[in-house]
Amino acid sequence: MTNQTVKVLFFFAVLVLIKAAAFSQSRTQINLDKGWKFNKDSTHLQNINLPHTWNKDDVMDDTPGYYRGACWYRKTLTLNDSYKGKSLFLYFNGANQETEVYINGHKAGSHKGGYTRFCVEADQYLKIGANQTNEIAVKVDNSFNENIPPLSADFTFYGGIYRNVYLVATNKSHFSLSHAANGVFITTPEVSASKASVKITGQIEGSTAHLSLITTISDGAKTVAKVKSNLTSSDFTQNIPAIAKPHLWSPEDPHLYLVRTQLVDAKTGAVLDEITNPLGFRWFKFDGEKGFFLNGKPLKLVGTSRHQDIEGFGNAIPSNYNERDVELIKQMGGNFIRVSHYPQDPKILETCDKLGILASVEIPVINAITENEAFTETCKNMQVEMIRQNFNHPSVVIWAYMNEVLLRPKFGDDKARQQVYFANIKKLAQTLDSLTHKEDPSRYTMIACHGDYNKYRSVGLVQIPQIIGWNLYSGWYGGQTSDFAKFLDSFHKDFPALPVIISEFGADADPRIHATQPIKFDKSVEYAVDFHKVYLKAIEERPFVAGAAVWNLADFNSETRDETMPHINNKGLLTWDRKPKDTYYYYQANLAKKPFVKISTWQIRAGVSDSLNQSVCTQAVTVFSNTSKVNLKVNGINLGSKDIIDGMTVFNVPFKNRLNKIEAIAGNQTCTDAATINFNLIPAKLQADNQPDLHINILLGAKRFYIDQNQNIWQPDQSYKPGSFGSIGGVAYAMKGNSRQSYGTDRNIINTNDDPIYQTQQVGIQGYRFDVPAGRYEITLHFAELTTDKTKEALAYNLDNTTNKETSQERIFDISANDKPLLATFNAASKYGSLTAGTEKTEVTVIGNNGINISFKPIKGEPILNAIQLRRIK
Ligand code: GCB
Repeated sequence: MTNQTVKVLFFFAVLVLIKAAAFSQSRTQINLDKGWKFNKDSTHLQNINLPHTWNKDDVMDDTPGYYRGACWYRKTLTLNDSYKGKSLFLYFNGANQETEVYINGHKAGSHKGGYTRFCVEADQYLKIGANQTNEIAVKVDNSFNENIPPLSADFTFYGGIYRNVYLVATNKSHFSLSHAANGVFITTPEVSASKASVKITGQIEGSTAHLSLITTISDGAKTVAKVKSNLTSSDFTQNIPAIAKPHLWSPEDPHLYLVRTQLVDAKTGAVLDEITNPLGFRWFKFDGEKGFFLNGKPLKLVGTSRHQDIEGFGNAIPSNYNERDVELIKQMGGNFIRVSHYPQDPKILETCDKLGILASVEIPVINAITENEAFTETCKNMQVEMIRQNFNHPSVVIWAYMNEVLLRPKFGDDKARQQVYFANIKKLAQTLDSLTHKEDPSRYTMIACHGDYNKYRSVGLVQIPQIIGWNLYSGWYGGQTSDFAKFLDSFHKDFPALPVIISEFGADADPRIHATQPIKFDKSVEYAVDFHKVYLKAIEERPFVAGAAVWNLADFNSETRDETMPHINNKGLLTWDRKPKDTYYYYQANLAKKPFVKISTWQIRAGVSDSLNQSVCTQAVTVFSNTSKVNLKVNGINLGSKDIIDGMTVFNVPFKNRLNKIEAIAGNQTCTDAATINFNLIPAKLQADNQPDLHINILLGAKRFYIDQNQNIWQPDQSYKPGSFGSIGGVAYAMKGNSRQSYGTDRNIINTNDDPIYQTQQVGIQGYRFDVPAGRYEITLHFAELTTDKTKEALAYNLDNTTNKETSQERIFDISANDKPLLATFNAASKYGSLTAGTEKTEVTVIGNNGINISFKPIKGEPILNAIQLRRIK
């Protein structure tokens, strides 16, 4: 190193030190996530780090309910002398849902609401000094509280400090942390392709004497504007001279400027506080006829809603998972997110800004309200927190504040009282709507309503917000998918000037369930693809539909749900741990620009061989792509090319037993996908093909396929065909008094994680035959009594409002295998309990051509069988 270089390096080192010193004079933020002691009850102390929830596991067990109560978090904190004379705050990104913060035994602050950030002033309670220990204790309570929304909803109210916590230290004069916002609010009073003006407003805490404010707007390394003004009061406004030809922000080009606002000592120039914010130049409008416009051009908003929980974490997810979710929307080709039903981690909107995803954000006033001042105040405060905390994100275009408040209105048996309730809902909507406009006149307001449009109209809710959000599920909870377009057209005819967003639409897709003939409520991925096909087309064909958000980006926890995957809402395009389902690929094929091809995710299959060729079974395989043609090769054989229509095409693939290699080649040769499909081929004539490892897993009373937790594939039953296998007699179980009777039961089956094996059954079954070759076989019978007296209320999520009004059936029967008694006076309900899985195994030796013949003899009521497995042993 030359002397000169040493000098230069020294110079830079000094510069860095000066900078660091200047920075340390300004605000600091230290993460406090590590090293907390948690206790749910007084005896049990646990060492944990944040983010944390106490409901990660209990929401998944078979016992209904999860812990909703108060818990404590404690931590010690030592602050060295550099904190002397500072303003100190404990800053929470989120804790659900009521929080009290104690510092050294003093109550320092509290907060209501589980989804907005909050901040507690701490300097008067904290002791400074290297040998001083501060005790921080935080009580968090997720009990029901009638004064805090949501009162009920189709998601789990996980308790805990489930987002990050910080210690923020500032000088006594600093940008206000009121409502946990950053104290600087940016608007663009005028913005066009030729110029943009910027207005900065905000508030200072502490003395404002001899202080000035410097705002610098930079575009990458380039400073495009710099304004210095003297502070005259704690509220400030700075007008930045127009910026010529601003680089506009849009989904294709989400260009961000950076706005740095500094509070400076007018004499010394020392920076006392500093805030940076993103700035995106864009303008937008919603039009009742023509939909959404961004920067003067029409743009159909299509994307998803998003819940914040992820498998294995509950709602206490690592921060980068937030970014990943937004990236997944982007990768799918989406340009819209409904951040619902509540404000989420700061990373969500930061990532939306960066990736060009437009956003609607809302507070969780869901299903019902409480008609009192305290509830109204909590709602108002939440709305203000949401708006101020997220004000500067260019991605945000809508602030919403209600979801399906008329779903199951209170006071159903007292119409006069109900009218008062409706009037109070309307009043709350008006209050929140005008509050939103006062806080932020530049964004639109929205209420999300369910499909009962006369109700919303007569209560007067449709007329309040600037945008009406419709949560529509025709073809799922009720009606046909084709009713969706009819609804939109009739609504638009009545309210042509009112902008419309489809704030929700979706169908459950249990990633383990597949169907070759999908029907409503089978929960198959294939039914969901059919559903979305109809919806996306109707949305795209109607310019007046400004936007649409699929319900939901990913599966999420809703503890009260039963169904095929208890506690999970399966309407996600991704699984709970974020694996794409075919529905995701369907959207990607229709929305994404980058060439893409994907073979269906149904990659463990089974079927009975073709009648003409016993060595294969031909089944349809869907391929998704945004190119025009795709070519498919199966086990090295070219099946030719097919045109892609609406993002997909179907090939009839002749599957051989076990592994099948599939290759899809789309557009140019570089766009390819490959899959290995494991196929359990069942010979149509069982005796004609002596398979040593023959195994068949059959669901009775079902037309669906199911992949269990051990990756076994189950296939639908067939009526017995001589030479093959199948059931004799009986009918598929249909839940009485429930509009979902098309598919088994929707109740949680106890003692299994493979509920779909037990949720359908054949009632009145007489026999089951397998015409297998001679050998030794293991037969497993699966039972669950599906009728029960235990009625289940129509839950918050159940948009068709039905309850299960069944009465339990008593059934006793004998079962024999090849005339040998197997189970005598068998009663599944008394042996295992109702809605509980039970398994019976036996071994059968087949001699000659007699096959296996299981027979069911009723003693009382009708015999049942839910599922049966055959496995060759020898
Ligand atoms: C809705 C609700 C949403 C539910 C969804 C569903 O309308 O707004 O919270 O999760 O339906 O899946 O039933």
